[in-house]
Amino acid sequence: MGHEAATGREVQGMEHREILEQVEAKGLNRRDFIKLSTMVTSVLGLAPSMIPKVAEAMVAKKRPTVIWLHFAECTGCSEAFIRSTYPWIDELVLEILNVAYHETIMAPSGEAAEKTLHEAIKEYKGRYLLVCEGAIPTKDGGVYGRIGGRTMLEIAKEATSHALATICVGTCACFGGVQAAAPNPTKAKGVGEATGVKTINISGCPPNVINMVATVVHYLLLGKLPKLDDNGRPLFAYGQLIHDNCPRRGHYEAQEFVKKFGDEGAKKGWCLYEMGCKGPETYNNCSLVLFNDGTNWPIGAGHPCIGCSEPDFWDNSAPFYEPL
Ligand code: FSX
Ligand code: SF4
Ligand code: F3S
Repeated sequence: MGHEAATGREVQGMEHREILEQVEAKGLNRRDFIKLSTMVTSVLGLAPSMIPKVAEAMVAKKRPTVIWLHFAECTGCSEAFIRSTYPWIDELVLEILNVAYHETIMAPSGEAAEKTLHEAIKEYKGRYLLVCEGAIPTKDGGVYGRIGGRTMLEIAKEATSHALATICVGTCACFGGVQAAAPNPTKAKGVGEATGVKTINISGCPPNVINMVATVVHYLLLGKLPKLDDNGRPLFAYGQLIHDNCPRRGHYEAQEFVKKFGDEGAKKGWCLYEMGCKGPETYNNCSLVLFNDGTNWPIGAGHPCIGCSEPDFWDNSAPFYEPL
């Protein structure tokens, strides 16, 4: 794992006592904070000497206000966000971002929630980062997706038009996801396509939360959003094929393939190409960053990549267990 190459030494030795004191004053765990800073630096492809700057950006007084909206989706992306232990959700929410509205984690519901959203958009007009989760049904004026009497299409158009930038979290918000799979009865689309607004797409079903954190840190650190690929995805995370960073690649070259789940090849960790792996056509950093705080990733667990970060993967990757 790339982020293991760097240690927290860089943070400890320098004038970072101040940063770390700030961290502790905020009630955060010093060791975990160093680990997170190191990981984010590595994910962004920055030199280890930048760890202190990343750390500084994360404790900056000026935190971006975030309005987080849910459209047509399974909330798996929020689940991934909430389950992240680095940083723990409360730290992420309260210390790095200033989340003004997020239906899953906020206390108000119903009319009170609607009021909160309305007020947040008004108060932070032009200054908030809009995070969208889920696709937008567009058929018949968007009537197949409604929240509080308004269509998701209407809500998305309003919220994106006043946002500083729109970040789509998850393949549904980025490209339509499962809602847009054929025959796509509601003509669901990604938020960018549905609203005509250029979005930053953190794709994956679900995406890795560290890529979201790194995108925000990039903004805090450099005052701009990261460079994107043709699908609006940050290049630091989606610039390389799964296949090119796969620990099973040697077996692919040696033509050592798993033929059946549980066979000898599977036990030996051979290549999953013949089991339908879409790694050769999928851009993501899963093998480098891993999920659940570096525990594992799909191929590491013996399952082929299904191409979950690619547009239209439900249609294009199917059948999932047949070779490309
Ligand atoms: Fe989609 Fe996210 Fe897949 Fe689910 O919100 S990307 S179905 S993990 O939850 O939108
Ligand atoms: Fe490529 Fe998939 Fe084989 Fe890894 S398991 S080498 S990504 S085909
Ligand atoms: Fe998705 Fe493939 Fe990574 S299925 S989580 S892009 S390994």
